Amino acid sequence: KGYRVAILGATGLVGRTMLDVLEERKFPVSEIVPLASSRSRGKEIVFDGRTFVTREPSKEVFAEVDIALFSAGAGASHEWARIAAEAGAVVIDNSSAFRMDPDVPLVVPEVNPEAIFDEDGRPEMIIANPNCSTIQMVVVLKPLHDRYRLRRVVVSTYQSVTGKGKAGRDALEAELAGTVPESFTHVHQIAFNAIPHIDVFQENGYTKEELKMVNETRKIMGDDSLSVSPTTVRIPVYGGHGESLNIEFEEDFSVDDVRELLSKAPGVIVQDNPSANLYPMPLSSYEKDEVFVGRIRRDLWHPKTLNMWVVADNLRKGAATNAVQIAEQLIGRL
Ligand code: 11C
Repeated sequence: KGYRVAILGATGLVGRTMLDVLEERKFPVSEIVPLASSRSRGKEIVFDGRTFVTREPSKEVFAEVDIALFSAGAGASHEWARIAAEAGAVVIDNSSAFRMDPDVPLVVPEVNPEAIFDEDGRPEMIIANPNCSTIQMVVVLKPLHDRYRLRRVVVSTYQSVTGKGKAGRDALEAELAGTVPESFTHVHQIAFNAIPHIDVFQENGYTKEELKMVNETRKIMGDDSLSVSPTTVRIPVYGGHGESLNIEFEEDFSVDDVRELLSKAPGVIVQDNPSANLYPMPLSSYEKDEVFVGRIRRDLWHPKTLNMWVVADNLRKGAATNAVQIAEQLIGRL
């Protein structure tokens, strides 16, 4: 059986990547229904050698599709997700609109795939895709948590400009070309810089991006006692987000066992050979679907505490790939 798949935000960076990932992973698609804001309507999208024209979202359009992948921002998701779900489409929403809604599952298939279905085995009609910086962290934390029980994670991120979509990429390119970007999408100049400010500051001094890493991690891991202490930073790279993690466990571990455990964990690739200069980097993670981990070593001062470095392509595993993996779980169950 082929599925009719709508993509809201089909002309954005994540929307385009969703199409690439559906095609590469040979998702059983009978028809793509690209949907976009008024600016992009009528644009042609090529998928698997076939051309589809971008349409306007409507209740009628959603009634024609089985699965709707949303990546057009929280505003569009608030406007359309419930309408699409009521029309019969399972919505996989990449925005922050419903992530913390207690009635909406927040899913990373390597961690909590069971949350996609209700107790009668029917798919939830709206399923939220987490923030990119959360996804790559929980993919590596989950197997470690199961074995050694996490107590606290201190995370510092090094996030790609593509987290801001095309505007983020264009701003960097304009600055590197010595021209003035259309807007300071990154608040300050990003070329040759590092900006410890992603999304808006909250009253407690943390940014929304940082609090997403706290709250989404707890929800996905199903443990409200987890302590996550984040600092999120934008840097001028493509290809992925990097994260330095300092992880304290309840149980002791051996570094070799950690390496072995992670090398067998789903969706994880260990790249950890310092003597060969092998460790994960955004450039080598570009357009890959996995989460890469390296620099695995014991904390010098704290017992039962581990340091590691994690990289994933934020447009792939951090967004499009994770959404398509959720859709894959629906195959044969709609
Ligand atoms: C960034 N993590 O790098 C953001 C982008 O909640 O889905 C994704 C925002 C989100 O700027």
